[in-house]
Amino acid sequence: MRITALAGGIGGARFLTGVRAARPDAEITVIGNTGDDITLHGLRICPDLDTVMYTLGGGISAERGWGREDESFVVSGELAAYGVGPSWFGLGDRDLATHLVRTQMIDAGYKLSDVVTALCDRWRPGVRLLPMSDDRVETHVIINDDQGRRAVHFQEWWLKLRASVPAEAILSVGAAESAPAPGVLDAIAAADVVLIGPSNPVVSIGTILSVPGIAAALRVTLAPVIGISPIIGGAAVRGMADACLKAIGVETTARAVGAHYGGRHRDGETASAPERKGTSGGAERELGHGLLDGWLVDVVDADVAADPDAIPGATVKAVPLLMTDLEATVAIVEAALELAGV
Ligand code: GDP
Ligand code: FO1
Ligand code: CA
Repeated sequence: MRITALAGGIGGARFLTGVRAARPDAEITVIGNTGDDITLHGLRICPDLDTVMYTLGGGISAERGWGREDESFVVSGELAAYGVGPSWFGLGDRDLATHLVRTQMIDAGYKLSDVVTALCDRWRPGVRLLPMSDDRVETHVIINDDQGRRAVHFQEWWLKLRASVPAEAILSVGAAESAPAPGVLDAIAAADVVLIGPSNPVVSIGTILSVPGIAAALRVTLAPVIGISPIIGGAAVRGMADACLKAIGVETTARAVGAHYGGRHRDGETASAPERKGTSGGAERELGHGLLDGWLVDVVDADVAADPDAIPGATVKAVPLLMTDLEATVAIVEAALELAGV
């Protein structure tokens, strides 16, 4: 079976451990978010790709959920002693080696997707990890505080300001001129099922979808597309997704995020995609404007699943969605695959 998943960092990576454990023989392709990428000290840093790679490769810090286990921060401390920041971005010594290899390769002319392949040669994550794009796409946030109205890099807003200053807008800089990385569109088109992980809907999934061609590929793939809500009981499980959703005018509820992604089918219209894979979503219905055939919400949001009009064009199911351990995460993946009918 071919499974393609869209993923951000910590939430996405944890979900992927469940995908891999649920279907160890599947060919799993991960389309990763690169909008969080930042250049510091001349080094190109790709937090979400690294989080997926380290998590699936067994090198992640279990405590932090980002960066390396058994990490030290000697270089960071030395930089701070020179007064060289930023102090709000933790660069571990082990992690630095990854950024050095990546930056050297990029400077030598390799594409980001080649770099990811080379790094995964060491970490063996058991999935094919693809950046959403080889082009530079960066999330920037428009804020207005005592220093005036300005754009800051997403990492500055998220880590330094802890998203405490409201975002007037969240921009995917460079997205309009970017193209999907090699293999991305094929992985969506040739999948047996596409999973939209429980990642941040704005700055992880939204950024991946901002690359021209990716959302369109999701709308027309023959594979069922199933999303997993990162919002449970009106709040993000971890992090400040609330502040991101506010910026795009979407409520922090499983219903609103599902409706934001949208159902793939138009009610009452028939028979344009009889060859679609799986059973869920209905071969008899025509493709609509949204992305989802199915949307998993948590059991505390069972009212969304009980309302047939909650997300027109998608089937909503309520199952426990807390990824408390691997077993619970595998159960979420099984529910997603069952909803997909694969
Ligand atoms: P980031 O790049 O590190 O911020 O990670 P992602 O974008 O991949 O995922 C962040 C999202 O994961 C947050 O919005 C959380 O609500 C969500 N999340 C974290 N843990 C869980 C969980 O156990 N269950 C669900 N459903 N979502 C979770
Ligand atoms: N997250 C933090 O909360 N603080 C950090 O200092 C930090 C450093 C960092 C370094 C490398 C890396 O791969 C990830 C890192 N993260 C850190 C996580 C990451 O930057 C963000 O949590 C996500 O990108 C938010 O979506
Ligand atoms: Ca991220």
